[in-house]
Amino acid sequence: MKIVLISTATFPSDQGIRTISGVLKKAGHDVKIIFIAYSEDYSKVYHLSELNQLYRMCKDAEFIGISSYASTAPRAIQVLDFFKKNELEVPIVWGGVHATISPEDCINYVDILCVGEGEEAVLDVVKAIEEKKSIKKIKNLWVRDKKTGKITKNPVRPLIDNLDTLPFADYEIQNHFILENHNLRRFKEEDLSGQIFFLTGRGCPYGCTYCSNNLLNELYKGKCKRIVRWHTPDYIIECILNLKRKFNSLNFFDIRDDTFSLRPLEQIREFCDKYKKKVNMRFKCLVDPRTISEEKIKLLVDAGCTDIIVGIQGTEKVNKEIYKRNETDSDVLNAGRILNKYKNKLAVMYDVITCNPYEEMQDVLDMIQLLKKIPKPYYLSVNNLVFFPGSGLYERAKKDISLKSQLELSSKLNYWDRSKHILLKKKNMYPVLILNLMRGSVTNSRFGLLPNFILNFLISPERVYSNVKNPLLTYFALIFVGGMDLIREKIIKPVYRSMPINFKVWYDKIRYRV
Ligand code: B12
Ligand code: SF4
Repeated sequence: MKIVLISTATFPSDQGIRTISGVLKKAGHDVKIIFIAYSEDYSKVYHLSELNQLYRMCKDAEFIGISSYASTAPRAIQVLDFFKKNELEVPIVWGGVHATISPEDCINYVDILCVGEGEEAVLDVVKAIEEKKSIKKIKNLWVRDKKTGKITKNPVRPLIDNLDTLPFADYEIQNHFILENHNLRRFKEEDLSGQIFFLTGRGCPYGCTYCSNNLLNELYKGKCKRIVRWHTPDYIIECILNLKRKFNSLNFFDIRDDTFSLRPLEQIREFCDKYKKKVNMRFKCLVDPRTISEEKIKLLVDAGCTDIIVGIQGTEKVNKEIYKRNETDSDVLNAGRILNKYKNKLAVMYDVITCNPYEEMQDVLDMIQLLKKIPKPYYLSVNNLVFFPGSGLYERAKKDISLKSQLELSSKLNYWDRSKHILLKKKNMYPVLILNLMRGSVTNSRFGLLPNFILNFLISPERVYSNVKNPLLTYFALIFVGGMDLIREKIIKPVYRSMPINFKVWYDKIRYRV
């Protein structure tokens, strides 16, 4: 069958759609993937000429799949509406994380929705279409009856327990296309920018209230042997070697497992041994302070891990009370102490979340104090809270009338929109602004752009008191920060994207080094 898969992700890695393509190809289908990657300014939607090109590429398909995140859902809806308006008579299924956590909303725009893991469901639906059978009872699907309009909501099937049964994500780029400068053109190796985002497992046992795993764990409660599943080291190494052979320009792997350090020590040891011997290429990963140990970090660094991202998110109190994240300040400091031993080989980035309307001013000030205690150097990434539909925090905020407009608007912003978030949420504006200004390289003498003596002055109780009482200075500073945010979005990012791959690879190496 001729199949077109469309990804709205802003970076054309998208392991989800590539794995869906992998299983369809393995079953003998002819699959094209179109990456309609677009601006990270999520208020932007496609031009008519772009939609027309997409339509032309899809009109001969016998089946279409589209995926989106919450942030790119308006773009997926735009495509679906355009196809409907132009009477494209091809069965279309909408899948991915947003379709999974907001099916009640998504089903208004499409006749078939895939909730949860899609590999087995998509095979069933394609088979049923080929055999002209009904798709109404296929697990994971929500299906609208075209005549009656009635929606059948099927339950999800159990999670795939042995991930190694899956084929590799599809990187046969000769059948892939990408949107660039208003044109859909053939995918090139350079579009990967010398890196691959890579998931070596699926699922997270925690359920932080701002995260989609919160809902995924609910969805699969009692419907799986285990939530957290890992590919074996052999599978991962084979997959990586495959990609390394295919793409000469590949410079590193970005292992994006929600918490790679959750893997037991023995598995990390096996992975690191094999990776070092067979792949021997730089890689990055994400860890969680609760599951770090001296041995794990030593093995990772020794195997070529050059960058680690650590999720702090909130102070102990905020993590416990607002994010339901069982992580203490001493877990964070302990992780910092271990990681700091490798400061000559390892770039460490700490992620925090701020601009949360449920936080009190003292919480933000406490976060600043916690950051001051973490061993330096490190790189600080400050992200502003986005309420993603389906997450526990979103549900809580939805009930809170005063948060309603912030809720709707914040899904259109990204984590980095500093002044937009602060002006929208209008809570703890002054300390949140200071925390945002601390972003970047942290050394013993400075936090981002702020030398220590200025930071200490700005957070002294008198300064905080007077700037909170009279917010004029905060507003002025926000105009300046807004200008910087605009320059980054409109100038720096497009310039960076147009740079040659060698520059991107070099810049990535030095970017987070302090
Ligand atoms: C790697 C990653 C990234 C990478 C790369 C993304 C990419 N384009 O490849 C980077 C760092 C660039 C990134 C960026 C962002 N990310 Co991100 N990212 C992830 C991460 C860790 C893994 C994604 C992945 O590959 N999953 C593995 C695949 C196999 O799972 P999957 O995509 O869900 O696909 C399965 C099903 O959903 C379904 N399916 C998927 N597509 C389709 C299509 C069809 C037709 C069908 C039938 C089924 C189907 O079947 C698949 C296989 O079972 C996830 C968390 C996670 N564990 O999933 C967050 C996650 C996707 N990211 C998230 C966010 C918020 C972002 C950002 C918006 C952050 C920001 N504000 O900038 C950006 C923007 C991304 C964008 N617009 O493209 C959220 C999305 C929440 C939401 N409700 O939308 C997630 C879920 C994290 C979280 N825990 O909340 N991200
Ligand atoms: S630990 Fe990370 S991936 Fe897991 S639920 Fe919390 S935020 Fe989500």
